[in-house]
Amino acid sequence: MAEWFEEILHPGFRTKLQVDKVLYEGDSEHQKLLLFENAVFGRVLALNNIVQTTERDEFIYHEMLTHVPLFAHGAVRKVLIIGGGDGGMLEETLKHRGIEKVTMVEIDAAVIDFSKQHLRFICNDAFEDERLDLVIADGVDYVETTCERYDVVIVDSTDPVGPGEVLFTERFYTGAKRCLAAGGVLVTQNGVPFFQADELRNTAACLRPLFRDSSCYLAAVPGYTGGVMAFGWATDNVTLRQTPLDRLQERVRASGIETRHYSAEVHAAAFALPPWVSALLERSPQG
Ligand code: AG3
Repeated sequence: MAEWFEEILHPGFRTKLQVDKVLYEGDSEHQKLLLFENAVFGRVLALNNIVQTTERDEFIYHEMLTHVPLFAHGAVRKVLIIGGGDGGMLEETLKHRGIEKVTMVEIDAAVIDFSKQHLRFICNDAFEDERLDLVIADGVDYVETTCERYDVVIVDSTDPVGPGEVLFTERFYTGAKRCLAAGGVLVTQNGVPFFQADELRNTAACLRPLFRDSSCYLAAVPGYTGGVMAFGWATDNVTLRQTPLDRLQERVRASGIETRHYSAEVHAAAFALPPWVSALLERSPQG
């Protein structure tokens, strides 16, 4: 009898993936870790029974949450990654030649050890890079206390249940803004708005008063069931979101970075929002 993994994340809806082989199962101090093999997605990482990343589609998520802010900015030297323990975001970030330092703040040390051992297909040698400053800490505490300032802050969180919940609060976003250098940009993992409309609505309502420009951009990541995923975007540099296509093309070409999903054209198109998504970003009648 085939064994199935069941993700219960959205009310009234469940996703099932066939488990061809369990590669790892265990509990860290913060969460339950599961790595299994599936015919469609390859190796699948689940935390607390929610799919976090998969071998076959991780490039879409990691490329879009890294290269969009970095190529839009154009002169990034320092990046802060909150979460991202699998190292996928770190690996993509380090591909940019101008990067001098990447601070990664992950709450769960066990996830980092696990990634180095089992997720090399995602992180490669990123954890050994000398530009990495790895901090095992609570992301909220870090953004409120660090003296460092970053050109880009990437929030690669879990969903707002369990350890990731605090990363969707006004308090955290205020801290994240505090550690941005002038003209810096904050991007966030914001769930699939078809199922998680309130998550995007809440983030948008928090970001709007804090930044001169806030919005979101979209990409479909098959492992995160439910259509397009939204990535939050916030910066005081109001021109960044409209970085002209020819400038993006030139930056991508000059970087020599090879991508499978990201391109300058995909970047520009990702900010085109269907009206039902734009509506979630707008001020609610209550304010
Ligand atoms: N970040 C988790 C995204 C979870 C989305 N889940 C969902 N809404 N189906 C993953 C970490 C990858 N580096």
